[in-house]
Order: sequence, then structure tokens, then C-alpha cells
Amino acid sequence: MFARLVKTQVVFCAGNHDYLKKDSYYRTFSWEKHVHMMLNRELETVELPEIGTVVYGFSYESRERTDKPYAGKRAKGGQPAEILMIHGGDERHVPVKREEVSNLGYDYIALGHIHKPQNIIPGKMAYCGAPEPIDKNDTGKHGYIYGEIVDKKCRVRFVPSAVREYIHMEIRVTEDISGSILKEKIRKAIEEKGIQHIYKIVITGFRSPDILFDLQAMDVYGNIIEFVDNTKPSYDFEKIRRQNKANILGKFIGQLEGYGEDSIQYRALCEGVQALMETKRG
Ligand SMILES: [Mn+2]
Repeated sequence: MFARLVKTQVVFCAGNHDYLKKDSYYRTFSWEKHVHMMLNRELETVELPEIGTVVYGFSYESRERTDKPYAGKRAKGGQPAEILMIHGGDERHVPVKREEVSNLGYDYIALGHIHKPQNIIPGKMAYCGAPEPIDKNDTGKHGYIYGEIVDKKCRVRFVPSAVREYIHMEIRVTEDISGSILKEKIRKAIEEKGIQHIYKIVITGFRSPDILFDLQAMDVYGNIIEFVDNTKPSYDFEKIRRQNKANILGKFIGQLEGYGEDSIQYRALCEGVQALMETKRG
């Protein structure tokens, strides 16, 4: 795929996942002229005089490394544009301190390893993030960073380009909502945001006490990977207690009333009342 590019110089390094083993395919593969792989664990340079650019970088030879191959290595001024490329940034993968790299003289510092795109120093240092999200908690936009260095001034912008996004979506219900209405609601919400995305649906609010949602049946487009039902039954506990003063139901509510809706006591109250109501009905 790199070979198909006709106007682009590609510079890249091996990171902690695809680190250079002794028999790594990276070492022997013969890349096209415009594809430059860094095969050194120490800082090396790729000079691209035809575009007035030099890229400094290094590769991993192990899954983890806590040294800093860039430390104290200043940009040498060999080309008008000087870029430093670092894979890592956390404690076990080439730690990066903003102060340690920002005054080494590079025009831009390109960071990789963290999947969420983030600006570390505006116009100077950023993680582009994974071009496509790679796990369900990797929500938000994904893409690449487009930058231009002109007269030692760097301007960058993030360009969203991912085909899909992971989206966590909350759907509120009320006690008049049935399973089939909820299914419609979810379907519409997904259509609005895009059926190409992948969803985690969290259902909140108060449902009718008689309903138990069949969530599996609500995955209309096959793009819901997780359902969380946080709904609570809309019991009027005070009223039920008053009507059942003399029996176990009323006493049970009396014991567990007054706890917050997020407490385990509240859950016990809901489950217990439901069980006792069903017994009563039967
Ligand atoms: Mn990594």
C-alpha cells in the first residue's frame, strides 16, 4: 500500500507491539525508495533534501523500554524542517516529558502509541492516535494530523477520517414505554448518528415495574456490542407501604426505605418488592 503512493515520502518506526525481533520481517523487506523504515534502536535520521525535511526517530527492539533515545539530542539544522518522531510517552515505553523535548529545536514532534488523538503542545507536539478506533472504549473522532512547516513555523490540524466510531449512547425511558417502543427509539437514534458506527447503549430512567426489556432483540442493525440496563422500576414505594402496613410487604419497604437510588439497599428494595408483589398477585 505504501508502494502505491506517488507524491509521498513515508517515514516510520517499529513500536512496542511490532518491535524488531532478530528475525523480524522488517529487517529484510525491501521497501520502495520513498518508504523509509527506521531500523535502529538509537536515534537516527532520514534526510529528505528534495522536500527540505529531516526526520529523527528510533525503533523498539523489545516490548518495553524505559530509556529515552532522544534525550539531549538537539536538532542539527541540516534541513529547513526538522521533525522528531517518538513512539511511547508512558512510564514503560520511552517516557516523554514536555520540557525535555520542546527545547531541542525540532519544528514538530510526532507522537505515536496512545490511541486517542491528543494535542500535547499546540502546533508543536501531538498524538495523531489510531487512524481507526480499535476498542470499544476508544470513543470520539479518529483520523490523522495534517501539518505544514513553513519558515520554521509549524501549523497542524487534526483531520477526522475514520470509517467508524465507537459511540456510547444513553437512552432514557419513562414508565409508559414498552419494549417495542424502546426498540424503535434505539433504531431511530442509531439511524440519526449513523448505522456504520458501533454502539454501547445505556438505558436509564424509570420503567414500568411489569416490564423486563429484551435487549438482545433490539440490535436491529447488528452494531450494538453492549447493552447496559440501568432503568429502575417506577414503584410508588410509599403508597405500597401504606396499603400493606399489616403484611410483610409493608414491613419490608419500611426496613429499606430512604437509601439512595444508587445504593445496594435500593436495588434490594426494588427486587424484593417485585418478588413480593408477584407472590401476592399469584
Ligand atoms: Mn505502542
